[in-house]
Amino acid sequence: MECINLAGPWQLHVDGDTEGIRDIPCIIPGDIFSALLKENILPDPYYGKNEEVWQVLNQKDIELSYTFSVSSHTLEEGTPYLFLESADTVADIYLNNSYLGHHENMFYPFYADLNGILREGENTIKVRCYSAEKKAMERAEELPYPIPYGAAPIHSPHRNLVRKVQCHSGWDWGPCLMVSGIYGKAYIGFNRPGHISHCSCRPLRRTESLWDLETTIHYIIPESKRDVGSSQWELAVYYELVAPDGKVVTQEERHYPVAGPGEHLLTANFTVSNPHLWWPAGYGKQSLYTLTVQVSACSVFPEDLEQTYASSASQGFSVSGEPSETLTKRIGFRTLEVLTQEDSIGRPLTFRINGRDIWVKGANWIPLDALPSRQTPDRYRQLLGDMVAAHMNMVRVWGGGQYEQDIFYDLCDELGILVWQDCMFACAMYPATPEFLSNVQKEIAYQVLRLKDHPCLALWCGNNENLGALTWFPETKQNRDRYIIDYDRLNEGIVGNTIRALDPDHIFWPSSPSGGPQDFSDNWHADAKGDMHYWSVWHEGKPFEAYYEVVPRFCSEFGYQSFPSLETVKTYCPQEEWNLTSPIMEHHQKSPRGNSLIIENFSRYFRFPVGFKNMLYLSQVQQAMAIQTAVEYWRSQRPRCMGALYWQLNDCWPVASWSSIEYSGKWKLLHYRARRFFAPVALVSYIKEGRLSVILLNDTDQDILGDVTVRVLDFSGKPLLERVYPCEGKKEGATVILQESIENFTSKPEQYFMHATFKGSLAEDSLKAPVVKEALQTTSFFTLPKKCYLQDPVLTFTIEKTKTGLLQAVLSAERPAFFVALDVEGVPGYWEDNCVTLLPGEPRRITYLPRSGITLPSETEFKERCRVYNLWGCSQE
Ligand code: BMA
Repeated sequence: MECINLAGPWQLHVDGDTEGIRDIPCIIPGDIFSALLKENILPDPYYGKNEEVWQVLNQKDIELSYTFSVSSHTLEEGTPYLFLESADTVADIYLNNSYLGHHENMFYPFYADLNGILREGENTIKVRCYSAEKKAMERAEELPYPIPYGAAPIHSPHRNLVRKVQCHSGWDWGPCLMVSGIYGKAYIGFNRPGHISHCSCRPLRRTESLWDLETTIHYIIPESKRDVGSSQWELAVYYELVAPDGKVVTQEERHYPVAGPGEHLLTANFTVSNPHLWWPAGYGKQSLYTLTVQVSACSVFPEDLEQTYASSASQGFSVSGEPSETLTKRIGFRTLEVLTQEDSIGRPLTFRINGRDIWVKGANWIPLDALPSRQTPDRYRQLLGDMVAAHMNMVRVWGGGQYEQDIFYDLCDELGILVWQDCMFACAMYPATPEFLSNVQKEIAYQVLRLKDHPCLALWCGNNENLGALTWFPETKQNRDRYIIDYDRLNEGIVGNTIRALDPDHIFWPSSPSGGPQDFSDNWHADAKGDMHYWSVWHEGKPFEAYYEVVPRFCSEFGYQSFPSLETVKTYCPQEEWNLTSPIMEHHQKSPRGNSLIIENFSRYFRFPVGFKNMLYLSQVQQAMAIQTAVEYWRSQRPRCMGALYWQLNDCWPVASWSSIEYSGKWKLLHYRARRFFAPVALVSYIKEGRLSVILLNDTDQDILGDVTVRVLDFSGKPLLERVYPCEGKKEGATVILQESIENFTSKPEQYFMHATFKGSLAEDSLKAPVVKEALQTTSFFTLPKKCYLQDPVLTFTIEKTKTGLLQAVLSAERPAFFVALDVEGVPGYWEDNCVTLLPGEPRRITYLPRSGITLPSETEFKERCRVYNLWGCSQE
């Protein structure tokens, strides 16, 4: 079907300015800040402290307009309607000065019937966006009692009173940039007599080999069609299901009589035998089927109905001669169970897919850029690809951000990344007025129908930390009853009930963290039930060993900050401010105690780093160490613990944060370590209460046989002892190789370290999972690194070209070197491994994998752009 695409350069006017900020081109879909930046009206908000300058826009209303021309031929397409997928946020919308309506929720589309308003020739659409901050402040004035919210150092007040991305107002890793704009699809479509708003599709397993596919097309006929004849139509729907290998599974046409305006549900069931299954990454293939539905319609009068049926059956699909509307979606055949029945410990949270219990590995996702115009498909592809490269199988779409774009879920389907989907409420109380609730109800209904059929979708969650937030504010502490009633009205009454009604195939988890349904405790420190946010390391300043004090059933948040690399720091900070406590470095640290906590741990674990660059490096080492400590320990506690999602995957601007990937896309050392500690088969070691444990983790469904060689060496590289442990690494299990007092290895812990390797026959085909050889080795110090007498490793490295034309670093050391980190500037890409232990006589070849489209420089130039760090070196003058 033809539609008029409204994407393109619109005109932007900012209120209150007669000169400067009028008639600025603004690309839609996109945001107005990006438009102003492009015209150099204000300086780069990500540089220095420029974020402050942009706050002048918070109180401004703006207008976006677009003039386009319509031919008489286009007008014959049908009855026009307007669709704006996401208008941010409080807006009045007009076409040709006719008022179309008010909208104030960027999480569901604006729809308007344009019958009699769209005309031949020139048309102008206008979207007046009122300052979300002003609206929120007005509403706060009208509240009978305050509704508190968590706030960042620079923030826009009362964010919780408007349905807008909550972190636009600033967060403890994000700038306050109160953008507005129009995102996603923007078009004028045509009703003939209606249009498809959703097509829902449930693959349901009936027997071992037979599946039912239940499809429901939501077909909307507008009120303006009421006068057409007797308002009786016949719809012909053509269904086609195609397997991943291109084979047609089903091809069928069905007919539906529909009467009158409104939403009509057109249902059809199909049987599919032995479909290829969809699996999460690391467990099997991501088989996707393509379902196409094509709807065409004709207007008929009751007396003609039989006649039309007869002719449609004989003539097949194009009976009416009317143009059709086609919708295509990809679906996956998989069973999903989330096990939450109480057990002897408390309440598990285990994801079972196609009958297999998945050890969930992943990270929390925030919007990938504070400026929506920069949230491009390529960047989604890169970041989600980087998750899979680190063997992650779940992403949590965090509730302070946004229901993501379609491409995000499409990629998760393709890559096998399960999605934990929060609803967009975070770290605050929310209103429970009838207006607010009805606004949210539309949002949830729309998002559920949009997302529920993605095979990647694993769970709906009510919000982020709103239960916990009940303990944060004086108001909520004094009057918990009042706020918990409001909480329940919104969360269970609207969000939960809407999800349960529209999506019986996924559970609704009340909040993250949560002990489970009907549990209103905050689950901050309790590890027996549901999902936990464990923040005692970091927010409470506890040492990394505190991770050993809890065994969460599922840890959906825990994190430790680091600074970005020097390359990224350069994008926001001039050299004269290269100091952790300079005004700009502090501006790009939004967690109030952030720098102090990082520095405290420099002195807790390490010899103090010398100079700015080494501080950046060491902050990444300690972040990697923190998260590795937690994940390796919790993986070893399977099946009590069945998942870990660290906080956070990405950054939305260049900043010090908990992310494992910098804003620029560069991997921090944590991401390299994640690639190992999340590997399906991994050898790990840790020291807990004076005992050394070496454990073989195996998430595959095959037992693995081999030997673990444990060596104890001194810091010159001289071996003290070597033991070989034959082992059988149990499938879907954690096998203890050794668990012994460190005194059995050395009485001088500061003089020695342990290095262990696993050797065995591992075949990717039979494991159905990638084998990561770097994950089959592990190093542990016997005491705090700062106490160890490390020696100058005398590191050397060269750059060589590989047979395939890539570049490779060849690293060697005369004495053991730890946390050896390669860094290259100006060549986007990542190393196949990094943050490694180097032993004398065992050089490492590490290939650099450039991002697609990047041309590699010569070996010499590449080497000049490289820096190599190591733990000993970073504390040397
Ligand atoms: C969590 C998140 C975020 C926050 C992070 C770091 O609990 O839900 O709100 O950014 O902590 O403080």
